[in-house]
Amino acid sequence: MLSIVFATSNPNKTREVKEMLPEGFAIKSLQEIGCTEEVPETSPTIEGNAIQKAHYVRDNYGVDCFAEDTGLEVTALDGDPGVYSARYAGPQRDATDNMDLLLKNLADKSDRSARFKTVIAFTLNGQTHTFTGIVNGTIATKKTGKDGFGYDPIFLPENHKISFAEMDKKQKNEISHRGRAMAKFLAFLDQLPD
Ligand code: ITT
Repeated sequence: MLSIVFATSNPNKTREVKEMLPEGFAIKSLQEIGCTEEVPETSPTIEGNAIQKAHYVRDNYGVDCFAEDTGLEVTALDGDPGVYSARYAGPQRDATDNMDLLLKNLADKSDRSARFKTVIAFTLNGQTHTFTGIVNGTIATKKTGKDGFGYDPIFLPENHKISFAEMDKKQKNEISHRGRAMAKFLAFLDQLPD
């Protein structure tokens, strides 16, 4: 069994990643390695934040690990909320507040196109590897659905008429930003020598 530390404090991310793991892979949490403080994420880019989180854990706890950073990039808002997706409406990091602010800021825009982007950073033997997953879509005019998390109730992935929050977990994972980044990461792990 290959057990890898996933450097996240977001239980929704952990749940989705666990759902995507094939047999033979397991996730170790930050708590299990004694990391209970907030891991810094101060980079101006999604990729930079993913790398910063993975390096923080590797350098302070002496274990290889992977971290991911995700952002929702909205075309008409010049890519916002992007790297600030978690704190878009303020430090309370509240999903409903974030969605309400985004819907308000898009109210007078005709272009509602957007994309979710996930970058996974994986440290291994002194090197760092990154894997990116993107899903294009549009921002709905109101929230629909109860599943998922974060911005899922207002994101309509392309070629679908329902939001991520209306999909079952398998359907979201198959086409999501995180699912696509994870597929690349798992393919990389697969070709490593034993
Ligand atoms: P970490 O500990 O991994 O950093 P976080 O919650 O701080 O967890 P991010 O910095 O990557 O995560 O913030 C991304 C925000 O974007 C997150 O708080 C959610 O609100 C949102 N988000 C991430 N993945 C999402 C998904 O699959 N669907 C909808 N919203 C998502």
